[in-house]
Amino acid sequence: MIKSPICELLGIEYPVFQGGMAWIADGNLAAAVSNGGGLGIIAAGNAPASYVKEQIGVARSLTDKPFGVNVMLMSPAADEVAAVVAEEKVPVVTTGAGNPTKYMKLWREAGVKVIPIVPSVSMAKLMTRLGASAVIAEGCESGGHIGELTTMVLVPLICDATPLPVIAAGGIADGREGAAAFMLGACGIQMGTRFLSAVECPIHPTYKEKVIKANDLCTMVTGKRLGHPVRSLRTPFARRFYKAEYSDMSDEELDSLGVGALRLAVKEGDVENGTFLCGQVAALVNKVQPAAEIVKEIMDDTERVLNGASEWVK
Ligand code: TUI
Repeated sequence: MIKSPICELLGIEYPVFQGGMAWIADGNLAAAVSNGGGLGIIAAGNAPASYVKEQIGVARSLTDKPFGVNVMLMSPAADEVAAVVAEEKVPVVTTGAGNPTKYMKLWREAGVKVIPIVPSVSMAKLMTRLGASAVIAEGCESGGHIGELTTMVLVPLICDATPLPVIAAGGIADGREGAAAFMLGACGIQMGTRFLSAVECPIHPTYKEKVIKANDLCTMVTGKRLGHPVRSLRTPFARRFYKAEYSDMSDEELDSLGVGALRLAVKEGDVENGTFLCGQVAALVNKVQPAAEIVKEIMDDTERVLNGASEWVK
């Protein structure tokens, strides 16, 4: 049994977060993860506050365990979503794709535990000063919007930079990676890609199948030219976008090429026009199983690996 300070802090059984995947992580998936003993997280993505409020209601109707909301800070609706998180007194808020400074006071005063995703040491230090409860150190192996550093480098650097509990994310899908995260100093893990294969994950069947079948070189990073690099499956659309990035297409035109692409992947499974956000660990995700089983399996496997970790120590 792995118990760490994050379990006590949040009142969860296992130190496992489900990543707040935009367009994907709804109240039903979040509740399934929370009922399995982890921390389920509803993704706000670019959705309006009304959607987030509705999904909080869905999660509350399905679980009495703690859950979270992820606020995507590049969203035009971020201000209203931040307000809903405070009004609803959601137990935990995580943030991504930006600096949440302007919401920290509002959330803390509402009793919401704030756990920002940090891609750098400076952001971890700032969040520590502003009263975050923990931070998530997400390496660039992850799917979606990514920073510069790998999990292997970022996690120990963040652990050295803050006294707060650190959750490792990016490149974690099985017990070996789970154990490695704890060895790097993390006291919990967050997984997105592994939960793409959950029974309760509401993505198009084509998306799920592509994740299950993915091999080591199946993801690529696009969007660097626009300042927001994104890791996704290497689909015809991703290749087309990549080529356009290195053409003389204007930034505006390039930006518009990506509009609506997440929805097309998630809802339609459209490989010609959709962006299938996905981490490198898709290569290690090979089966569809209930979310609660994923939570328990990775923790059991992590424990087994950690127990055998001193095999070569003489
Ligand atoms: O946020 C994520 N992953 C995401 S968000 C998303 S939706 C989206 N769609 C299209 C384009 C962009 C986003 C899909 N995947 N992960 C957490 C994360 N946060 N990664 C990197 C960051 C980050 C980056 C900069 C956090 C803070 C930050 O601060 C910059 C600053 O303002 O100083």
